[in-house]
Amino acid sequence: MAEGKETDRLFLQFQPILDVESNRISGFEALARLRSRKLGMISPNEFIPIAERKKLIIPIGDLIIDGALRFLTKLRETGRTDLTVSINISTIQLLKPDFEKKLLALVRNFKVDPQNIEIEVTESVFAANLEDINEILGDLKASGISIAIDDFGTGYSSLAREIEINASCLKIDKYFIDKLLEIEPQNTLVSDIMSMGHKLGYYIVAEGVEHGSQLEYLKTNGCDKAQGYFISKPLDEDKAIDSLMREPGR
Ligand code: G
Ligand code: MN
Repeated sequence: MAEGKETDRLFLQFQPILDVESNRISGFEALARLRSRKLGMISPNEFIPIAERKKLIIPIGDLIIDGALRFLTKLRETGRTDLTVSINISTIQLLKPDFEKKLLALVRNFKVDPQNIEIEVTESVFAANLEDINEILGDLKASGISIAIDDFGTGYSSLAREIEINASCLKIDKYFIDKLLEIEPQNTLVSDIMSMGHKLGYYIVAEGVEHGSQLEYLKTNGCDKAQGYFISKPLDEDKAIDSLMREPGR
């Protein structure tokens, strides 16, 4: 997948997401990467905000969705129809009037199951009109697509707005997961965020899990899913598929 000048390449990597209870990969998050000939690898934290300002987020976002759905068809070709691919969607992209129609058309073209797709939105999305956002998210949900609130707990949104959102999943930001290593785990907010999320009917993904002790704590405290370097770094497409083959019991 290439975008812009020949020298700069946009591509996707896929980071496994572990189902904590079964200890198996239940899906992947698609993560955009930009390799620039001049500057080397540029992190999405840097290029996504620039793309948003320069009005490039729509074409870049389209390429990301395309790549993620393509990966989903590859997973299906390997016989795995149970895995989810999560796609980060910028607020600007989500609020485009044709977003939903375009996404659903792609889903039909690729013949993928909407149940295998999750859209991740960050808390910045809540700065927009809640009713508009909820209508879009509600329509996506009705089509079978799941919605995750990304980077939960670090944005500028009020809790009241967040709990009214039409989502199915909370992704707890690495900031909170790091705290499990810095202070006594029972003094962190991690288990409280998880029980709050569960009460609201969300399933919980912990992000940025880098140590076995964090995963142990998450498991003991009923976390649904975990993602982070301890489980796996983001992988190129073929390596991501290999990682499934190498799971115990396969
Ligand atoms: O905003 P979002 O949570 O989608 O960002 C995910 C980013 O975090 C990706 O760029 C990914 O490479 C990075 N990441 C994923 N797992 C870890 C981890 O365990 N530690 C660190 N430092 N970064 C991670
Ligand atoms: Mn994300």
